[in-house]
Amino acid sequence: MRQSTRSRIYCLVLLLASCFTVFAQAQSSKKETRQYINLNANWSFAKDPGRQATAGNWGNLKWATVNVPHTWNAFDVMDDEPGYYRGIGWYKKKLSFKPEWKNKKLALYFEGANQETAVYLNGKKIGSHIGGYTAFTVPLTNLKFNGTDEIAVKVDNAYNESIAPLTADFTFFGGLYRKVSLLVADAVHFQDDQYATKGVYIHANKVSASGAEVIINGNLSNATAVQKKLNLVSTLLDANGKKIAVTQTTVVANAKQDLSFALPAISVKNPNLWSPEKPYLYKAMTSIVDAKTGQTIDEVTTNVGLRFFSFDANTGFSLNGKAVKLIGASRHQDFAGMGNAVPSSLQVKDVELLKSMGGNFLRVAHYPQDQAVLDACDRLGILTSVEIPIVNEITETEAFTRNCKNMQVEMIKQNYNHPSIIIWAYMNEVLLRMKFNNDQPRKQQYLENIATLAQQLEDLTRATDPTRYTMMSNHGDVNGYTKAGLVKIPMIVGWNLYQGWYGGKSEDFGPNLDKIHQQIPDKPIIITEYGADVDPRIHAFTPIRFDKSLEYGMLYHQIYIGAIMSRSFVAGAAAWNLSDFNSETRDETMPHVNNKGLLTLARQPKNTYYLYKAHFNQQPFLKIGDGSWTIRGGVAPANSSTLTQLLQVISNTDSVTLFVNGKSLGTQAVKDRLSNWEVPFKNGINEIRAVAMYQGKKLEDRTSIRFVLQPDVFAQQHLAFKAINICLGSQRQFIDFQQKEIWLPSQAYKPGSWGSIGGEPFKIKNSGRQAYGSDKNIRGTFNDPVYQTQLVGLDGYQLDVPKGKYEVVLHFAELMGNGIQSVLPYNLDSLIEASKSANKEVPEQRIFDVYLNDKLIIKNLNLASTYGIANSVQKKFECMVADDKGIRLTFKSVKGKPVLNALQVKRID
Ligand code: GCB
Repeated sequence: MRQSTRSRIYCLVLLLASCFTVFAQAQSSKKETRQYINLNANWSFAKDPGRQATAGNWGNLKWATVNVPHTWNAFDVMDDEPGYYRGIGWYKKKLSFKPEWKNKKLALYFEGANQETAVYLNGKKIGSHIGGYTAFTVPLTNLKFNGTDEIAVKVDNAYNESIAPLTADFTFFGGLYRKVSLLVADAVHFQDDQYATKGVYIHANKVSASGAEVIINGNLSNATAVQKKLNLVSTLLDANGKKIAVTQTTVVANAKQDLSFALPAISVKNPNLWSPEKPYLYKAMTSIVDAKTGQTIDEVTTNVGLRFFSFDANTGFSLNGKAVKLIGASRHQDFAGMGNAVPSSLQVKDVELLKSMGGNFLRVAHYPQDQAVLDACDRLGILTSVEIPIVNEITETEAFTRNCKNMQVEMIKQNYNHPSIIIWAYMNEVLLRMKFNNDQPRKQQYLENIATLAQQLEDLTRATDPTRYTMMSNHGDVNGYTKAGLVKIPMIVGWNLYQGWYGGKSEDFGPNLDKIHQQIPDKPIIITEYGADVDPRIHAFTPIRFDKSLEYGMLYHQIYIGAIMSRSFVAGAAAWNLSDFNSETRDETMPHVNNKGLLTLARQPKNTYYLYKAHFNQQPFLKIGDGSWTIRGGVAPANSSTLTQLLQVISNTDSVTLFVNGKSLGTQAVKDRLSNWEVPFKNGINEIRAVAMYQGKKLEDRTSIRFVLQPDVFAQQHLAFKAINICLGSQRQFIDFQQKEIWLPSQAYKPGSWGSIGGEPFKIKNSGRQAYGSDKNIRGTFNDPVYQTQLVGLDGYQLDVPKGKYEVVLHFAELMGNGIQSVLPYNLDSLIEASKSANKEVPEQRIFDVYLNDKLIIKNLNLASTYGIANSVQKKFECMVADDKGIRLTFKSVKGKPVLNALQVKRID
């Protein structure tokens, strides 16, 4: 079931993706002088797992037709098999080059391919690129111009110790995953092929409220065989297209010469400053005009934003002379069902979602992203920091250093013109995967090598772009980074802090910030990460750390927001993450997904997103915080036909009035953007309506919540029992959105009612992280949380249901054991000994019988040997209850302790 449901979702997503591709193709560039011709459609693609093929010598590769953006890992990162294809993929395509282009500049422009690429023309290698997150250009010469020219692109995402990232908590999707186009330009043209830019670089200088300078420089190429006298002209237009100023210069370019140029600065009086509130964009049209003919032969259009900013260790960030707290999120680029091959329109939507949340800051993490993202930030007024993917660790080689430096310069040059960018960064938690822990001198050497690389990247960044700040993001080991000399290198230190998630209490976050500021008083600080996993299917009334509930996430973010906003030395903060993202190696409640997003992987807002919106978007806001909790359940108190449960309303108004099933529950003040309601839910659909006033305007929000009210005592007549889904050893509610069902936590049996007899909740041994349950990926199900908790050593389970016919489904998964399941059936005892000595988690040998109303229904169940570790197992039975003893499950040990993970009981007569 898991796989087929999954493929249905994927088909839908693919269909959506292909619509976007068609749309994208319709938009080819209109410019006469230079054209970018979209090459996204109809590539032949084949994986080359044997790494045998060469361009033209394909062997027996199996080809399929694909459009780019394309990744070969969209699906295999979500299956139950650990790992995903990391190897070579070939793309090939025949291109028709028009004969009239014979004297033009032609080049292929790749916006991104992960991570090593080689490009071939008619079987001959014509270019290559290292690094998965920056663009590259491959000039085309020696074409046949007869319709038979064939381009082949070899992309390889295998591990390479010379290329960052080496390891990280995200998936290294392989493929030609950003757009590809053909540049057709005049033989005399702007260019910086080495860095795959258009060759025109613009920045603002000496900006103030009363004036600014616009500085334009760049490179051009004269690929003709004659000397050319060229006028370089740039016209600055305001946002209405009105000409403000023109600057020009004349250059002489010899035959086959590349040269750099600088135009006289343009000065702008009383500029419209760019800011989050008013992201005012001027436009510069920079042209090459043939001095002899007066003809414009190339033109590049660039958005220009005029702003000035600074960071201060005590007062934080200031933009255009005004203190601004940077608030926002980090962003990964993948999307549900698509991997990293995401159409630009969806990427832009992410920035729009951030803006509408009230954010003014995007940490483009952990690597440079699609130009569409930065364009949207320029347009919407989102300040950004962009970084290269040095994550967790480095390789101490010249090749690694060289590749990192190249990436850094490519990143800066390719994104230089975006006014939204204020920070270049280059390392994330580089001391996380410490090497040589058992060899102190070697470890010291490693630390020194990291500091050397950091210093080189710092110097390179400052030299390449002195107009922005530099940053490095560290994990919470403040002393470690300080001792390693890494804190003093960048201009800003980013801290990734997770008090209340990976350890400690959320309340420790604020005091910890104070300590860091005291320890490093002269360094501006940004909180570059903080977050808590929220699996939108999980809810809890007594939320605890690592239960993955939405409710814990709300408490966590509320505390963090308070601490960030009350400290002026904190320049800004970026929640980790804007949306959930793929991290193939993660297990936990939603395997392969990091759930710290404020949005889901398909960009559905969680309540945490709305919490930010209520705090930071200035527009009137009111939202019933049902979040994903539109199916709820619970046990009715004796003789009651309702159950009272907490419902939050999220708002920036002063007070809220709530109506439940047409009846007012009164009006309540809003505190810290929340009002908490004890709502009496009845069985079935509950209509909820919230109303509030904001500056004389009425706001309203509605929702319907389906409530499954379970009788406390089955004999109560007013609530007929129909069906119940129970998770054992758990304290949370779980929603199965596919089946539209709610799973409730279990309870201890009491007469007349239902519950377990005996047993203890499963807990991972020696884990300070999770209070109950396992974090293993459970194979064969989407509903991992149903199987990740269990009662261990239970004697029985009883439901005192009335007479009738019932279906009973028992759900099991062996949670003990560590990766030795495949051999378990054959020689368990010796393996236990072996793993004991290797200090591994030892699977208890467990064999048990299960009886249903005294009848033996499962004999000698040995989950580990029959099904392996962490495999979901269902056993379905029917039973007639003809007396008043209800349903009685009895567990009898043959060896070890019996377990039960979950249980479903349904009346079927
Ligand atoms: C971090 C990392 C980030 C992870 C995040 C997490 O500190 O920088 O890449 O995804 O923590 O969720 O654990």
